[in-house]
Amino acid sequence: MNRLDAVLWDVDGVLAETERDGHRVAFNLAFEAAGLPWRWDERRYRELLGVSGGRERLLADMATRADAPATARDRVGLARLLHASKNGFYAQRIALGAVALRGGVLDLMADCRSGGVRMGIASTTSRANAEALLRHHLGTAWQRLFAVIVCGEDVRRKKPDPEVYLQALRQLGAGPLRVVAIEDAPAGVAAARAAGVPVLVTRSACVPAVDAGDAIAIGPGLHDRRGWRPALPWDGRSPLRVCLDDVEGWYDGVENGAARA
Ligand code: XBP
Repeated sequence: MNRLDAVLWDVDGVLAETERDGHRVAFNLAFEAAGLPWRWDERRYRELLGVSGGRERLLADMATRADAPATARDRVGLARLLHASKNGFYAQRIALGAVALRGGVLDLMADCRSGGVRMGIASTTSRANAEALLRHHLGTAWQRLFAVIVCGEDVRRKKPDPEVYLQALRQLGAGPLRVVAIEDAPAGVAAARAAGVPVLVTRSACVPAVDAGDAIAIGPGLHDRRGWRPALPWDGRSPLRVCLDDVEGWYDGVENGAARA
């Protein structure tokens, strides 16, 4: 089996359930701290996740509220304030240990390192938020683990625009590369696909279902070999998690003409 050249990780929803355990709670704390009666319950937040970017999400919500500032300029100012406050609460939650990495993530990262497969971050979250999560879980030298790190500030257009992936590919180097993205949400899958990057989908708690036809494989998470399409073998004894060999098997299956998930 040929090795992959790189694995590109999305952050929110893939590395951790950040939307459920971090961002939504932090947005509500920011509303409260600003003396606003606004609160996003899980149902509303799920709708709003169709908008990439925390500030953009705040503006999308304000566009539906009678009690939001009247002018666009004031709304932009308020969104900036609330977003900065939200990011502060988000970092606090991470420091408190409220946002765990998803199962199987560290193992697949270890496979990549021992297998000589480069890794990258391809996220349109703010750099400070990616940094808070990764530093907490991977240590102060976390950046050294990644050959490329592309975040929200690095792109003009967020997912589903392919810019984040196109930048990551450019930084990985020239030539046709064997790269797989790991995503959880339709916008991320669309971004990777539009950049020509095959995608593995690990479903997450808050986002709507991804169209399986867009993925080389789709499943419940890297912690569990069961429930994936295409299916993975499991003998009941060997480790239950998804390994780098599995990811490469899915990649080669599609390259060799097998149907997608
Ligand atoms: C996820 C996002 C982000 C987060 C909030 O991007 O859309 O907006 O919900 O983060 P990705 P910010 O899936 O590419 O990681 O507040 O930093 O925007």
